Amino acid sequence: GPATDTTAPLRFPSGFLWGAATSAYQIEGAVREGGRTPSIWDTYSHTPGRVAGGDTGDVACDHYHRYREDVALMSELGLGAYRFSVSWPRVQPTGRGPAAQRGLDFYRALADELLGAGITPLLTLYHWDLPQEVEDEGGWPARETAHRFAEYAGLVAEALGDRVEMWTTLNEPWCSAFLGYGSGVHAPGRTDPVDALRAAHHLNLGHGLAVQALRAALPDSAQVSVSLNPAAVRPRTGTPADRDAARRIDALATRVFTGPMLHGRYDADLLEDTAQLTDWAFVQDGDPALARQPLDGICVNYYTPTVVSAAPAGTEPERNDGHGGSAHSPWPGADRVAFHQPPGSRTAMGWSIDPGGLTELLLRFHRESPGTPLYVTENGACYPDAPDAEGRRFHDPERLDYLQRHLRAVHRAVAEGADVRGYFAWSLLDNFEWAWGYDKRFGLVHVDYPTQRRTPRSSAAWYARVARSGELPRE
Ligand code: PNW
Repeated sequence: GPATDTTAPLRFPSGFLWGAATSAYQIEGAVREGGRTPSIWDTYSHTPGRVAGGDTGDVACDHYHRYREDVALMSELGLGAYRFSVSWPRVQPTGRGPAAQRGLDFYRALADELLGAGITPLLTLYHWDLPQEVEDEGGWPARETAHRFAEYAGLVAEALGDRVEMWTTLNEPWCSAFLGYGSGVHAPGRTDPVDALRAAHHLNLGHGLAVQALRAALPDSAQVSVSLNPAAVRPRTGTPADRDAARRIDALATRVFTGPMLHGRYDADLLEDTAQLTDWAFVQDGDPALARQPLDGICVNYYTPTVVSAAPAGTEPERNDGHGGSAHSPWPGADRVAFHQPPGSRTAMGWSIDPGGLTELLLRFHRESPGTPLYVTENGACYPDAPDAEGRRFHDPERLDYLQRHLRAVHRAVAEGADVRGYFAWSLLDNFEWAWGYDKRFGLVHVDYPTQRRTPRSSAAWYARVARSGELPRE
């Protein structure tokens, strides 16, 4: 029978969403059009020394002007869903007060184009582009930002709730808090461990308040979720010391968000581990309970595992996260943890490849939040382009292999009971890869920046077949 047939293709559940993902600052360009004001990423990328090559998102993939062509491309690739984010400073330029109609018009037009092509939109409210004015008033370390975010969420919901059914509050709050305010390798580039923890808390609070604002503005049929980048943490050895290092990093990477958002609490070990830095007095009564709002989906972004060991006292904490280059740690209080690159192949980000981590994370959420549908909202790989023997320009067998192995890992989680409803490859297009600029290419589709010409790579053709058939060949 099919259960024992090892050559039959792997079938995914019916209705499974096959998609690709992008984010506003990484693809839109048009940073001064339609009344948009600068976000923290405009400021950061225009600060010399922050982004490789001095690259900025000023033009990026010019998606703001080419969205029709890009949706046509998605149709060609047989995508059933598309995950994009809304630029906050495009729709609410000062971060408070009424919406900018021209900004909303762009996303309404994009949603209409997607719906016309039969592609399900998945809208992310915050993929890191905080209005600079909100940062100037304190940014995420300030409590007020959580309220600003909820107000913005309500505005977007009022404007797009008739078109968009699937809503995500935050993308990877870990990066916003700990890379933005801890290590400083992301905007706004601040480096204070307590600010990073305050930011994490206000992101949790902002998520909870935004879910409430979305529920108030959206029809009952709307689905509301959050995208996290939980870490698949492995102790390097089974010693108690290494296992304790893994526990600490699990708390700082994952439970600092899933604690409040899924369970309405901060775990005691996290508070103890960081007690020398802060007494967490910025957490007010009722905040963790408020952060816990019923969700219709938990979205997982996954690229690489995190291998740790216990390190002697005085060891500088660090993370080989492919973003390198900061003297400041994104791990407040974890100064006795060392990070390791496991042996084996890596992508061009230096990220090791371990599909088992994805299975493990999906099964973890399946156990932790039984009954809540799961989505993989980012997974993908960065490789340089190399011509193949026949001289085709965009042949990318490594990326294809990465996607195939991770889709098998998703299928394994489904086979073990996880209710996984969709997979979004990162990314549809090559784009502005944050601190790495345009040097790092994650696209299924190659972008020639001088001409803005889009050319699907061979992985895109393969993924299109998988998306159309809903099954993964064994080959
Ligand atoms: C994610 N880390 O970024 C983002 O959601 C995307 O916008 C991005 O392009 C993609 O992954 C590839 O990098 C991350 O240092 C950036 O651990 C950094 C880390 C994780 C994710």
